[in-house]
Amino acid sequence: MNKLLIATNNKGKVKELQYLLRDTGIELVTPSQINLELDVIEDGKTYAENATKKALTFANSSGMISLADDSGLEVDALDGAPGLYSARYSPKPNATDKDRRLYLLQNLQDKFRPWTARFHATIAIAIPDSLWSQSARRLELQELASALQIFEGICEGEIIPEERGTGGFGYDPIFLLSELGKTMAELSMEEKNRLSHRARAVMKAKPILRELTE
Ligand code: ITT
Repeated sequence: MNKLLIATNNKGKVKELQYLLRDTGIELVTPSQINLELDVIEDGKTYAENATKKALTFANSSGMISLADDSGLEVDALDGAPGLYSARYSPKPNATDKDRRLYLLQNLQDKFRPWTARFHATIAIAIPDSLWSQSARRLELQELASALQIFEGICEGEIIPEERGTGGFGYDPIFLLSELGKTMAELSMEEKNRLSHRARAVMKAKPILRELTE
């Protein structure tokens, strides 16, 4: 059985992906468990390009099948910003999640509410070159690799001007799920992982992940 490397340096994502994949029976490995420190330059023009680059870099550095997530928050009043640049959205060097939330709210100050928005997650799965050379699995893997390995998930909501809740990470405290009347940060791990963008993308990826790792 092959292991699966969770190809991200974001601790919040690691926790969620571990939770989302806990029922697959796949042995999950984190970069810190194998002392793998990689800083992939995210210069793609789409989430899919960035997710693919991260998954391939981690896969070939570790020799393990790897799952990467590229995600972002798209705010309509800001023409879809911060989007692809969500992790870097602040004029401050070494900005924190809190700095990015404040910067977003600052940019929304003069815009009419509701500030409708959505989280977007793209999952990519990559097979390391070294696995291709194991002839016993080559044909099987080739077949799977030609299948779609990019999975998308979206979660709709609205940005609110004050922070609420302490769960999750990133923009969660200012992202309101309108029907629930709760921010993402007010949800339990179980609740967030039932309806988040990441949960939706991972759900679609599970069948191929099971085949790849069996
Ligand atoms: P990796 O590239 O190592 O996975 P990253 O944090 O740089 O980590 P991204 O480039 O995909 O990841 O940036 C996505 C950013 O979007 C992330 O840093 C958060 O600010 C935000 N984000 C994504 N998913 C989120 C979620 O579920 N809740 C809150 N914010 C989220």
